[in-house]
Amino acid sequence: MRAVCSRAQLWTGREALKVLICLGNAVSRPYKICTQCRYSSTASQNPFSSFLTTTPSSKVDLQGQSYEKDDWFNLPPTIASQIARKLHVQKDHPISITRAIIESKFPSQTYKYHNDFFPIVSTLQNFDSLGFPLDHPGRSKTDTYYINKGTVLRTHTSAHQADVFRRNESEGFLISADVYRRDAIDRSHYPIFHQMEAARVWDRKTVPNGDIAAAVWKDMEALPKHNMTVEDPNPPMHPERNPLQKKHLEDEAAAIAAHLKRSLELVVAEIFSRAKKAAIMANPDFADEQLKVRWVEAYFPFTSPSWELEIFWQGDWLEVLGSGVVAQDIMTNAGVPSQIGWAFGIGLERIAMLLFEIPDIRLFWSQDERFLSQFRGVMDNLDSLKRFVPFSKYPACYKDVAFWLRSSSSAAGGGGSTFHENDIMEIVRDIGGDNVEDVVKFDEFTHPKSGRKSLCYRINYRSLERTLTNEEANSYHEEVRKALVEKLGVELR
Ligand code: FA5
Ligand code: MG
Repeated sequence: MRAVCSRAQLWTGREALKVLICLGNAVSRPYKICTQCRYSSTASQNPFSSFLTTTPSSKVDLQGQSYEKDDWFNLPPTIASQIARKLHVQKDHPISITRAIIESKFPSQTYKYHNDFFPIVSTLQNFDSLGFPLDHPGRSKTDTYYINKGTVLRTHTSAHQADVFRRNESEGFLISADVYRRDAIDRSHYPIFHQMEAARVWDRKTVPNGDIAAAVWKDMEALPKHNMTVEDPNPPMHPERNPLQKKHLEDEAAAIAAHLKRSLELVVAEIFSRAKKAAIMANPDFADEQLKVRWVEAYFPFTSPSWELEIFWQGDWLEVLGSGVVAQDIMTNAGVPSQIGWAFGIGLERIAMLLFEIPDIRLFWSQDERFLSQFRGVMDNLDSLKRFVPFSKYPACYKDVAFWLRSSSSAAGGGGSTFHENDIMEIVRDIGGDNVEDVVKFDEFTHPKSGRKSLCYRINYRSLERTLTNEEANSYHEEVRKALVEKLGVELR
């Protein structure tokens, strides 16, 4: 084991966003299996494997409800204890401020706001209602927190789409909520983040002459305009890459696409105008860069055609949302077959990081006054919104761990299971909590004779709030090493 402790360099918002952008860019590549774009991917090789051990058949109490656990249960206490935080409704929290700014672009006469949907949902809601195939990687225990085989912590706000369509209370809705995914550890990934879902529908039975396209274009004309340049090189639909649904007419889908895109472009224009104002407040000589925004074709099981919106930021493209024309089967199954419309899901952390220049996703969970006080009063006066001023540059403490994976023949208690990196991430997160900045695999090889596989990971222990001592980091690291042996059955090298 090697330990490398170094003094941290000042880590600027721009560097952080570069990390974020690389990830965003990766997700826009078609069919790449990436946990960030899991809903754009098709199927993985080993979707249902995990090495984590669970206690079979007992009960667990969560958010005032009792649930039967089974061998799908994989929810660690560190995640369970954060469920109550609901950052998207905490007054003056940057996630909540971001939510309010986006809401302001969707008038409440048309869009009903839902901000308190319960985070524990059925697999029916999270996956089946949206047409996820059974072998979709998003369903895997390595990607999703399960309470039992049929119950999960929602992995996206789309889990509530079908239920809200079924309620049929308004022409549009916004759903903001906390979502949960087992994921990598770095400055742009946290196992809990926040999304805002939106949808807008038109009803064939109530629009004049049953003409959806005309009704949508009329609503489109009523939307404000913006003077942002948006690249949109692809046709609204494409027979192979981005098909029109069988039950839709081309001109109605094209009108819906135009309304969706304009509605979202107005959100981006608002965010960037506020970000610019904040930048000028911090530095009157601030020189604005040319804002570049583009639409790219995408794939989701529950929309077609589908698009993602990307923003050019510090040299690369960052994906901020997924969207599309709602699969007509969802409307039919929700009992509203005559309705047709669009939906999108936007990542609130991503937008908040751009808006405030917040460099590390862990900061959103900070209870440190030096963080929270910077946003106080903003919700009462959005014009007072300022850029985040980093308050720390504490030292990084790197520690390495190298181990042999157990060979499948000697696997104790989990024979046939396949190693998944998210299991390591979770062990490290469970032990080090928010004192872990990132975990990176830096070496991997397979022994030529025995066929055994060796992996090396480097863990960066660094607090956002104080200097960690080498002893503290060592003690976390020792626990991590022990847990890797106990829970994953690895052999330390
Ligand atoms: C979804 O979650 C779809 N439900 C979005 C959608 C809704 C599509 C309605 C169509 C219609 P995706 O996994 O790409 O898709 O996530 C959507 C957005 O959430 C991303 O663009 C990004 O802004 C944000 N996001 C996703 N993963 C993370 C993450 N690990 N950390 C921070 N933000 C994330
Ligand atoms: Mg995506």
